[in-house]
Amino acid sequence: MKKALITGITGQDGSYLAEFLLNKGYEVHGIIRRSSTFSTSRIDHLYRDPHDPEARLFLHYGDMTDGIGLKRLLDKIQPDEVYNLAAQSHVKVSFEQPEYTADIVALGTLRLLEAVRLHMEETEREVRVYQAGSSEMFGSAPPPQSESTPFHPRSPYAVSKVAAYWYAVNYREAYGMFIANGILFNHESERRGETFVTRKITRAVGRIKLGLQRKLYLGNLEARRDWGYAPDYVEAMWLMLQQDEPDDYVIATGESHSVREFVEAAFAAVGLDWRDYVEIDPRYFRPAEVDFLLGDPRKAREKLGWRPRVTFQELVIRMVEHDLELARREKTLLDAGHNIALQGVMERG
Ligand code: NDP
Ligand code: GDR
Repeated sequence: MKKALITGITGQDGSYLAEFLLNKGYEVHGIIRRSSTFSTSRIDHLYRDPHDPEARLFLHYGDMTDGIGLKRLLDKIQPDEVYNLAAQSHVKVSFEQPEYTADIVALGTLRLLEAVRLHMEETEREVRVYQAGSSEMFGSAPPPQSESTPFHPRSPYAVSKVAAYWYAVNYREAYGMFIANGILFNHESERRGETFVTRKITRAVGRIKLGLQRKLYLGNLEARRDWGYAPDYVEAMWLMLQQDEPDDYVIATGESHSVREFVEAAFAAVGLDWRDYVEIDPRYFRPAEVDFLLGDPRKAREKLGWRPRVTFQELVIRMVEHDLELARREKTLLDAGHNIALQGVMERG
């Protein structure tokens, strides 16, 4: 049975990847951070008591700031594949916490690569590594962006991802390690964090439709993104590690839409006109913006045989339907007299 170790297993992608690898028959190990409240809601449905002989998902405390801890986990788990998904992944927050973001995203990747290198040297095992790169690395480079487009990052997050990308390339060239950089364009889902724009919009649409919220405050509506569906994208991560040679791949749909178009489609899906509800709040503008992302996924299609399955319209509908149902449950709780926080999360995104 193959073993995989996932950093960032509690995040959107980590949860889908864990599901995908369990379905492929893997034993899956994930690193979680200690926190005062549980952070495993996205993977709770996959978890079984470790005493259960059927259990194939195991969680370990760890942190990307703790290199020795990462090395200890590698020695204990002895994984065949490592997927490095852990990150402070919010672009706007990275302007507020640039040094912290660099510590997790850039240095954290270096710590992990070094831990894998030492583990391989000591045990003479092969460990393959997937590094979660981002279309944000292209920043202001004109579209369409492909593997050969020069990076021009526009945020502390993006600069840190560029550093992580080059650490990965350097470890591959210097030590002959099997490391693949995925350069993934935006991918969303029903499990997307609620402070990213798509989910912020679909959560608001559900609540507005049911009368739980009046307005939706957003920043720049003109930014264009190449939005795909997260479960499609985790398959590409796995495919990259099944190749004969390690390489870097753009994963995207090849279609770009503005935030305005997403808003329009999401409100239209429940029969509402977005112009009646959306207000612009400058606090959501970024000090430097990424205006136009459009990926060229031809290499992934030709070499990995990968293609996206879910279209932009389907993505919007799936997310809206899911969040309409969540809003129904919230309404039931409110009507029964429970005091639930509706607005707080919206102000953080
Ligand atoms: P999320 O923000 O949903 O998940 C991030 C994960 O990283 C969470 O599990 C989080 O744990 C964990 N994490 C954060 N800080 C640390 C730390 N110090 N030590 C250990 N774990 C930590 O991100 P996504 O799932 O959306 O993205 C996965 C990866 O792919 C990220 O690296 C992201 O930057 C990158 N990416 C994402 C894209 C997208 O469109 N979604 C596109 C391109 C790249 P906790 O739950 O405790 O916070
Ligand atoms: P992004 O995603 O920055 O592309 O990074 P996000 O959804 O945060 O922003 C997309 C675009 O929408 C604009 N926008 C707003 N964004 C947020 N969050 N909140 C708002 O109210 C709002 N109004 C307008 C933004 O300015 C931006 O142009 C995501 C993350 O998952 C990264 O980790 C990943 O690397 C990239 O996608 C690819």
